[in-house]
Amino acid sequence: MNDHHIKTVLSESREFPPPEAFQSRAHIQSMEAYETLWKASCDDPERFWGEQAKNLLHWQEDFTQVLDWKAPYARWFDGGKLNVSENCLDRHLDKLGDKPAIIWEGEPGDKATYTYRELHQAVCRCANALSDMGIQAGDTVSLYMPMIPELAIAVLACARIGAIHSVVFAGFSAEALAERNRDASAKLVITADALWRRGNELALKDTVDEALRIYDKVDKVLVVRRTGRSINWDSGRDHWWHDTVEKANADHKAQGFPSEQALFILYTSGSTGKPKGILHTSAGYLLGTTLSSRYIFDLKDDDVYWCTADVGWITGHSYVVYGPLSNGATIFMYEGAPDFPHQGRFWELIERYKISIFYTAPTAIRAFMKWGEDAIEPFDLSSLRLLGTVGEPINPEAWMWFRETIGKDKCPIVDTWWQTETGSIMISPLPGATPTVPGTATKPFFGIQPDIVDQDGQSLADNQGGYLVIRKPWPSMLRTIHGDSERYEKTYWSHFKSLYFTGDGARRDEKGNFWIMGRIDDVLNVAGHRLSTMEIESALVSHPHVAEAAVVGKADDVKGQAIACFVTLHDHELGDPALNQSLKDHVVQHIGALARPETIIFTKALPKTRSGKIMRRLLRDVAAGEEAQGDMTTLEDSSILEDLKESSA
Ligand code: 6R9
Repeated sequence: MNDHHIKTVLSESREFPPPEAFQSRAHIQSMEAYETLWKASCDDPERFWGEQAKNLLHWQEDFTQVLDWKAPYARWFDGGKLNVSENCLDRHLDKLGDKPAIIWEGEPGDKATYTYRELHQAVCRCANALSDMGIQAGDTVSLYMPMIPELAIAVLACARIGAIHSVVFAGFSAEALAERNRDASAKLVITADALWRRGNELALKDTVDEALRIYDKVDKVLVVRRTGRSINWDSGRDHWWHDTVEKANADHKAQGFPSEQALFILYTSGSTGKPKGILHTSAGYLLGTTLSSRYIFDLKDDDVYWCTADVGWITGHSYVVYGPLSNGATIFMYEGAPDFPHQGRFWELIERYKISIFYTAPTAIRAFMKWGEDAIEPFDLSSLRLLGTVGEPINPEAWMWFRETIGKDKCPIVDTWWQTETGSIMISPLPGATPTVPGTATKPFFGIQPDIVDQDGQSLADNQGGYLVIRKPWPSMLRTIHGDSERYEKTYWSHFKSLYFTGDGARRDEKGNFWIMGRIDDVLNVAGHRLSTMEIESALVSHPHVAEAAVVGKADDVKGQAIACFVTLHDHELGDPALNQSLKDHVVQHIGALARPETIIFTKALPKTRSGKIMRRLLRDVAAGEEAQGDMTTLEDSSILEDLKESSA
């Protein structure tokens, strides 16, 4: 864990109570109300979750048992049946049929709006088309798509017919897509010809073609025409969205599926080995996202809510699609980059659509800060009433800037801590109740019991840094890692007996606020995206010239962490700038542009312990340009350190 971080956050004393104008309209208006509810929810979690499930969700058949917990395997709401898509659409039609569900703008400025009625029809058509293409409940459909309404439509259509979606972020490479298609046994891939990114077309269909050459057991490809570029066409395999989905019948009765019906697989990086297919199921996940959206974003009928995350990440699943739509909210969706065609693009969109809730990531906030206030000043941001962040610890400077410059000191900020695995937000302020302090995600959400423990699993006193765990199962928790229950047990449940291990370090202060210190394993957090050092190392080592590689994170002003690689070659003489560049491209080719290394340092050897383990802590110091610290007695060959310093100078 990082001592520097602990020291900086400890000195924070600014505290901001909820603004009165916000508080007086909020769902939860005081700490007393929060504490009473939280305590009740934790004293009898099954009663709490059972009541919430009945109040917030529409069931086709009632459940008979709230929780069946055979650690570490949970079943929630057994006996019950519901349809997730019906909960996000059909049940709103009577009252909200004409209310916008999705307001969308593409990067080139094209626009679309879907009311709840229109979205319902589009999802019904897509559901019928998927069934016509042979997709059945329990089959996996892989989605490799731009941020366009069709992505949300496809997600909800899969849910509607009980198919499992596996959304793969459109920045991943063909190999990464193929690996995920293989692991999930995907039957169908839904994609687009291309997407717009900073004025360029990113050729998605070409990448899908390549991915299907690597793993060819995908029967069909469904293609949305987005940019109109010409693409290769395999008439036995490829189908246009406009020829199939848009011509399909718009009547579709939503069948109820058992509570534990698999809803989606989403791949995320672990500290070792291949990406983990995190499996979420239907009713519990929907309950967690519905309840948290309602209280943490304080959703009201007239809100226009914008979560800037891509649906390729968990934040997009839970807080672009499922949570807000299940609450009948209006969501805004944007296809492009924040700095194209100008650095005020987001502020222009907030003004145009009168966005009232804006949920983004610290890395984006740091980029906005860098671009300066001239990009913001021309736009009217007075529609904003609530701000949120997610993805990594937010540094207090960025938090204060967000509050003052974007929120004009009148919007509460919810710093929300959670993970792909947790499905929904676990620790966060309630914006009408919780006093916020820059840098802390503050308090546990209803029904959630986090704790800080030492390596033996003992609870730690206030202000002691330790491991962040969650004590009791919760409805939106992951159920397993797809196809690898052993890894599920080992990763999350083996460190401490019957406690969920998050992989994060944290401390709790004397007021009960949780301060997250970041990952303690070999997972990097680059621009809010989890990447495993191990995956990047494997990509490097697959290059014919590379003998060994070690990858570490390096502090970066904007991205949080940047990727630094130490590489030994079969022939050290080859280590020139051209090879440096081609290794970077090689990593992009294997994993995707989000994993592009910032630095590659060629070295004659890597520092190892006598037992052969790479001493990453030394490499982290070297990458940071600092004198290597700490115990070096286990280092096998101390001259390596001198070499390293020279190579990286
Ligand atoms: C939702 C999401 C999860 C990891 C998590 C932690 C970091 C997320 C945070 C945060 C501090 C916050 N993280 N939110 N750290 N404060 N508000 O990001 O999921 O991609 O699975 O990443 O991100 O380290 O363990 P995921």
